[in-house]
Order: sequence, then C-alpha cells, then structure tokens
Amino acid sequence: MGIAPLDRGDRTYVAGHRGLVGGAVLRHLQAQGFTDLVTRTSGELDLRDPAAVEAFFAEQRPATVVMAAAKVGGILANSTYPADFLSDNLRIQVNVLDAAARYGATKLLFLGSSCIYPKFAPQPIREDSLLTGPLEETNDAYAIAKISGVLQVQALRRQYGLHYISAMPTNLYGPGDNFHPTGSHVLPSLIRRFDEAARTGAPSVTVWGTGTPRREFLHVDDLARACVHLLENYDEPEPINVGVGEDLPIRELAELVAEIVGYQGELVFDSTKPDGTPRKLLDVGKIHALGWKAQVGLRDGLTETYRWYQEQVAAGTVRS
Ligand code: GFB
Repeated sequence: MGIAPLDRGDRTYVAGHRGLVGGAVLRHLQAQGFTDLVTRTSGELDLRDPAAVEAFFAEQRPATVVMAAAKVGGILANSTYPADFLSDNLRIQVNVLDAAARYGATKLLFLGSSCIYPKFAPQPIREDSLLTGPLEETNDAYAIAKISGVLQVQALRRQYGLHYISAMPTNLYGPGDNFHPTGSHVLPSLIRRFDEAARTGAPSVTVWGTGTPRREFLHVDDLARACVHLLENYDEPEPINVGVGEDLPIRELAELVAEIVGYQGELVFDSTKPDGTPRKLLDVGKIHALGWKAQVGLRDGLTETYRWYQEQVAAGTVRS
C-alpha cells in the first residue's frame, strides 16, 4: 500500500496547480497518463477557509493529494511579510491535511523547503538536521509554518497509520515562476532585470546582497518527476531531500543569467539587501538511492526558462 505504483485512474488532487510547482506536477501527471485530475484555482477555493476546504474534500474525495499550495516568495517578501507567510501557510496546510485524512485520501505528498533547515546546518544538509538549530531569520516565519506541516504529516502517520510523506526541495526555478520585481526569488528577479537592461541598454544591473551566498537550483520539472517517484517509492515519516547536489555563488549565477540573456553591462552588488543563509546545499544521497536523480542542467534549464519568459512578455502574460 505504502510503496506501490499509483493507480493512473485514481482521483488525484493537485493543490496549487497555478503555481510553479503545482503547474509542473500537473503537467507531469497528465504526461504519465493520470486521468482523474482535480484542480481548483484560489478564486474557486480559498484553501485558508476551513469550511470551503471541508466541503471540497467531502464532495471530491481524492485518493491522492499533492500539496503544492503555499504562500511563497523570495528573501525580501519573506522578511517583509512574516505574519502573512506564517498565518496563510499554517491555515492552508492544516485545512488540506486534516480534510485529506478525514475524507479518505490514502496518499499525500507535502512539500517543505531547504530553507527550513537550521541556518548553520552542516553541509551538505542531511534530513536529520531538521530542528537541530536556530533558523535563518529572513524566513523564520515561513520555516516554522512549513516545519509544522512536516510534523503534521508525521502526526497523521502515527495517529492514523496514513501513508503521507514530506519532501524537502531545494531552491526551484522554471516555466510558470513568479517574476515580480521585488517579491520573487533570485532567478526570476534576475532574468527580468537583465532582460530589461539588455533591451533598454542600461549600463549596469543591481544584484542584491554581496554575491557570496551559495544556492542550489533545481528545475521544477525535475521536482515534478521526484514527486511522483516519491509517492510510488517512499513511505517514511522523515522528510526526504530533493536537489541536484551542486550549488554556486550568487555572483556566478548572475553572470550566467547575464550571459544567457546577452547582457554585457556591469554587475553592481547592493549589500544593503539581505544575503540570507550563507549556504544550503542538500545531501541527496537518500533520494538517489531510491532511483531518482535530477536531469536538467542549470544552463539548459535557464535557457529554456528565459525563452518561456520572453514568450510571456510578448504575450503580455508575465505573472507578478
Ligand atoms: O531566491 P532568494 O530570494 O531565496 O535569494 P533564499 C537567494 C539569494 O540571491 C540571496 C540573492 O542571497 C539574495 O540576496 N539575490 C540577488 C536576490 N539578487 C536578488 C534578487 O533580485 N532577488 C532575490 N529574491 N534575491 C528564500 C526564502 O530564501 O528561499 C524562502 O526566503 C524560500 O523562504 C526560498 O524558501 C526557496 O534562498 O535566500
């Protein structure tokens, strides 16, 4: 029951299908032949509303739930709106996980994040580092909410014997991302800024922080494959890391984006903006042992994401 192929005909609910992760998971499930996929936009179903979530689950009774709905943002959004990140995420998680359990979902995948490990966890970060030290303060509110979700999964397993699991993705990117100029993560922010600078001929582009923090980037299509792989091959209470196993300094990342976009001006580092955690490279030994490995290289993934972004700009449909 726990470790078995998913039935492609079972009803599967992807929470958050309009987001970067949920969108990629939905595409992957469609490509894998899942025939009974259920989605709701936030306009149709506000996951912060317990009565609405309860009614939705009572009616739909999905067998499998991929919990990709969350309030997310980059370092500045997290540090500016901690109350929203804490409260919205706690509400969404409690509502969805409780209702999934109550209305008979037999499988559920909850997504944590590499930023919920302690700020100074030994690198590469192993799964057993969770809750062993203080958090990075720019995203502590988000982290506490996500840690609660991981604990809720463990509690539901213990109390009801459910085969629910949690994954810990590293920093993600890809088509479908949010390109908000200040609220988004580093890659969409830089793609947008370099693209505008290239088009307007600006002499320099500002990159936040010192450029020295290191980050690991996983293409969201790789994460989507991992989600299905884990639902079929992993059934333990401990969250499992999903990453590429390599990272790079933000300075090098910015240079790579500039090259892909074709921007030749200067990079200026704004050290009044936060650096965040110095490094958060995931140890991916556990998921590799289960037969999953990231496939999309950063240069290829970024080139494709930039092409996608240009199409959105041309069509006037950039999400921000
Ligand atoms: O992507 P980012 O916001 O996520 O920032 P975190 C990563 C690094 O890139 C930081 C630098 O050191 C930023 O200072 N950076 C440089 C920029 N230029 C920019 C820019 O224009 N925009 C942004 N956003 N960053 C988040 C957490 O932390 O990671 C969230 O706050 C979430 O909770 C996410 O979990 C995965 O890795 O620092």
